Amino acid sequence: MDDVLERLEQLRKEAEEALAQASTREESEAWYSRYLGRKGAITQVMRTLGKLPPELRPVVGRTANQLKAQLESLLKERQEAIAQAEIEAALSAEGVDVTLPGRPQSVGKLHPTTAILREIYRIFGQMGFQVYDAPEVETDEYNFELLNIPEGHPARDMWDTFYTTTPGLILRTHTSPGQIHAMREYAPEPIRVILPGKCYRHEDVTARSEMMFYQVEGLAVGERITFSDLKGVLVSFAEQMFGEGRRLRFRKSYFPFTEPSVEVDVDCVLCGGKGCRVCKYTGWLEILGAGMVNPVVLKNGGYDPARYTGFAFGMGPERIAMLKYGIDDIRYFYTNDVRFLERVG
Ligand code: FA5
Repeated sequence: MDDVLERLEQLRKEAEEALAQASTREESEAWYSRYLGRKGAITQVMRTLGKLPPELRPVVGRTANQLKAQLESLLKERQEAIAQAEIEAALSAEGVDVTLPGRPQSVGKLHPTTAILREIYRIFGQMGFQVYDAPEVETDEYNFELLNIPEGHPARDMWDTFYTTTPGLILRTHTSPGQIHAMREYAPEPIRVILPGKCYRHEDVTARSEMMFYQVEGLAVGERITFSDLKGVLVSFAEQMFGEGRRLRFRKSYFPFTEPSVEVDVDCVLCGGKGCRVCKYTGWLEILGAGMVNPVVLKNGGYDPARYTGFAFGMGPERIAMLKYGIDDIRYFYTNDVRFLERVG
């Protein structure tokens, strides 16, 4: 009997040492078959139980079972430790290698209209103009009548608009109705504002004309404002927007809300004035309409036209962007093709 117990004691030592050496799941499984499996050393000993004298069997049997249970629990601990070590090894293998070069971030770009609007705010801001917000949905009265364009006036043909289902409410065709909002808010104080925003016109979409586009209106009202002031402001604007040396052309024009009225062209940046597809071979590109505020409009805004004068202009930021960035079709602006944004600006 001592022999068997000694053999078990020896197996315990050997098995404990061997288990401590097992460092992978496979090694721990091999260890299991070697000691506890069907052909394992401890199983073999237990099989000899039947050959022992009956009075010894319980002691040896109990010792063998205890050893088996103890080794099984040691194996469980060992396998847990191995699994933990494997997780840690995998994590540290996947860990951040701070010496690798970084992945470049793709940097977003401003939409060309936004970029031009911000440039316009900056330039006029320096000249003392503040931004004034006016509604996009307007009444017929503000969009037309108060601007000296009564019902049936032929000038209404220039601004075919979208009507809402509410009678008298329309999408504004230009930013000029904002002039009346600003004047009615500030009269009789002097005014220097720009009014940016979207405008809508029911017209054929072409390379130069959209149904929805932006305008930036400008308005200055005061006691001694002259056409020279308007000219000076616009020349300074064009120099800052397009660079010095650009030529400006003031063409006489007609708007019911200004008198006299002009349209202003810049020599075509794309062809240098020689003539190309974009400038329709004239060498000039129209960027805005302007003039001295019509006395009727001053009166509608709450200013005494005998005492106050003013100038106003309305420019198209998309047209300015087309000139500045050499874009030959306005339809690219709002078709949401990201390649346009990546290339322009
Ligand atoms: C007007 O809308 C006047 N309200 C401008 C004005 C304001 C005159 C104050 C006098 C005093 P016009 O329709 O020409 O004018 O438009 C002015 C500018 O808006 C144009 O020069 C152009 O740059 C831009 N624009 C007009 N229609 C379109 C369109 N369909 N697509 C893109 N830009 C346009």
